[in-house]
Amino acid sequence: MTLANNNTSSKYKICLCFTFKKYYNDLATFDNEEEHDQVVQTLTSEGYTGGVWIGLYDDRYSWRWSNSKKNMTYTNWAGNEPSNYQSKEACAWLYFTGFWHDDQCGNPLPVLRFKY
Ligand SMILES: [Ca+2]
Repeated sequence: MTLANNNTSSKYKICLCFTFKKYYNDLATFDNEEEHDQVVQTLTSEGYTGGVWIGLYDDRYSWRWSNSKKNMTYTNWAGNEPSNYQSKEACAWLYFTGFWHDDQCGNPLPVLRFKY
C-alpha cells in the first residue's frame, strides 16, 4: 500500500511497506511537529488503524533519528513510554492516533518509509 499525501506542498510520499524493520534504514523521520502531524493525518485519512515502525532508535545513551543521528527535539511519546520493558525496547513505532511507543526491534510491524 502506498499512501499519497494530499498536501501538495509536501516533499514526501509515504509508503506503508509491510515488512520487517530490520530490512530498512530509511524509515520515516520527523523534523518537527508539523511534519509529524502531516503523516498522522495521512494515515488517518487512508483509514489505517495500526502501528508502524519509524526511524527512531535507542543507541543505549539516547533516542536518535536514523537519518541524521541527531538527538530528538520534537517527541510525542504515549503515556509511560518509552518504557524500555525488560531493557529490550530500542525501536520506536507510531500508532495511528499519533503517539509513539518503544518496543523490541524484531517485532513484526509495517514500516513507514518516505518515498522521494
Ligand atoms: Ca514500551
